Amino acid sequence: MLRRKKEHRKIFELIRKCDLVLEVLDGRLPFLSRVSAIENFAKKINIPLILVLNKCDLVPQDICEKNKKLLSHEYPTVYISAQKRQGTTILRQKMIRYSAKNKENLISIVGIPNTGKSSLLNILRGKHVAHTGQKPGVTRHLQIVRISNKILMYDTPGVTPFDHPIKEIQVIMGAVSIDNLEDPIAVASFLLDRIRKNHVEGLLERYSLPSIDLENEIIIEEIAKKRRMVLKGGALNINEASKVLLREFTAGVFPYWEKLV
Ligand SMILES: Nc1nc2c(ncn2[C@@H]2O[C@H](COP(=O)(O)OP(=O)(O)OP(=O)(O)O)[C@@H](O)[C@H]2O)c(=O)[nH]1
Ligand SMILES: [Mg+2]
Repeated sequence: MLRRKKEHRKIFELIRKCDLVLEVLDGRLPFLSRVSAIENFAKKINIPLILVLNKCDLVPQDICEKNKKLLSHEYPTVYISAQKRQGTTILRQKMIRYSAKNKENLISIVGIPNTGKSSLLNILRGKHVAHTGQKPGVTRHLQIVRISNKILMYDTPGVTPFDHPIKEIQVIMGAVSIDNLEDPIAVASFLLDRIRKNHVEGLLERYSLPSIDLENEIIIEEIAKKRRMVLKGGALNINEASKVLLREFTAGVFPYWEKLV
């Protein structure tokens, strides 16, 4: 709790210095990735905030449009794919519109781990200046990068607290390391249940699965077979196969999205 407060304080201090905040959300699960403490703080001190729905290469355009429309009632919102470099022109236009005129602007990129903050900084800068990766906490330190003669941008480490009470959600959002999971099969099973209720085609195609109407353990075994994950003695390594599924999900390897209620 104390650590969380300290982390919030760091982000708040940074926001206080800035002219504009970009809150990067995972476009597949935008509502799970919002951090109300940050949004409320920015609002309280009158710093404009833009919601950036990232990873939209994994989400159909009509869903992105709907989510954008819905979120726009609260904040200016854009959807992008940092990986495919899509949507960045509109984002740049919004950044100009919401930043202060006739002065150098400090803009901070914030958000829970793994949403693509550093990937976004890299495309705005036009070259690889920040490390990116599927593991949580890839960015360890605050990094400041000049984007143009008018804009300096902060990439924040994935310290933005992600307080979701369900541990499995923390894992699928990429906030917790998959390497050290005690029971990866249970978490993979949680993810499969969620995928089954939302969008299944991306998963079926990725692992050449015949159907989603299989038990979770059978699906994980299929993944192990496809990837030839076998233990000494010949049994399928379903622990490792579960981790592969979780890693590929958090890295955004196959299409997936959840509809908003
Ligand atoms: N499919 C897809 N994957 C993306 C996109 N942007 C980032 N990723 C992937 O998401 C993962 C996290 O990206 P990062 O840019 O490191 O995320 P971050 O928010 O800086 O993460 P931390 O520094 O750990 O907080 C990486 O595996 C990226 O390749 C995107 O637009 N589409
Ligand atoms: Mg980062």
